[in-house]
Amino acid sequence: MTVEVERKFVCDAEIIGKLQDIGAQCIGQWQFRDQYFDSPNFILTLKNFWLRCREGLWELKCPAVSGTTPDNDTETLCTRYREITSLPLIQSEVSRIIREHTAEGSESNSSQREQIDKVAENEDTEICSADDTKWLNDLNLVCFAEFKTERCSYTLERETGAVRVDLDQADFGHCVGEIEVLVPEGGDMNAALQRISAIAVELGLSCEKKVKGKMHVYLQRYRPEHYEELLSAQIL
Ligand code: V4E
Repeated sequence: MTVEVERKFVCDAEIIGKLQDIGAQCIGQWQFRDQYFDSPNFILTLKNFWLRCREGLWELKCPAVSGTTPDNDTETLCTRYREITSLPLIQSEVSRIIREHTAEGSESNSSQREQIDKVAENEDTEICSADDTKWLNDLNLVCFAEFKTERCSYTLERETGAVRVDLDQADFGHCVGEIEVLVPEGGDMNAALQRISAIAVELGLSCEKKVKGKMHVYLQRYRPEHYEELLSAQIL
């Protein structure tokens, strides 16, 4: 499993020229459609878990425990998420979160708990992989966001390792850049933060406050109730 460490930045008109000036290599340009899922009462996202299907591939982004309180701009501006991409592991983790939540509030009846347990134990894995909607229905998960992104990806080779930069344009009009390093779980997080910070300096990015990602703008615009709950819970 890997931890994605990422800093978002505002894309201005000069960004492609700046990337070329510092030796970035363009590694591709593609388009993909994302669908994000949660329960109707936002159990996953209120715990900062993000369940996504991108062109048929499932991913669960889980908050990575930082261990330290952010004490500088580099840490404050970066996010860290553990990424799970195996569908059976995703199903187990999501069922665990929902089971814990429903146990806390005693919100479910015994047949709902049975359905959740079945998904957790991957009893219907074959059916699940053939039919995405079965496990989503069993866990009462619905799609709350769907959009397409046009992405240009760049790589910057440095002595300390490669750093990736993505320039994204969402179909609802929001553009955002991301400087990203993948760290194997248990790997050197500080080194990753330093590498991101060094590229931000090379690109001349100011130490601005956190930049809004695609999801932030999407929810603000199209899902105001969900957005307000996430703001109140300080997830966004
Ligand atoms: C983690 C998260 C979300 C899931 C999507 O994350 P993001 O990396 O922004 O999207 P994308 O399309 O670049 O995915 P990739 O291709 O890198 O896998 S949606 C919201 N969050 C939480 C979050 C947050 N609280 N603050 C910031 C600055 N970003 C994300």
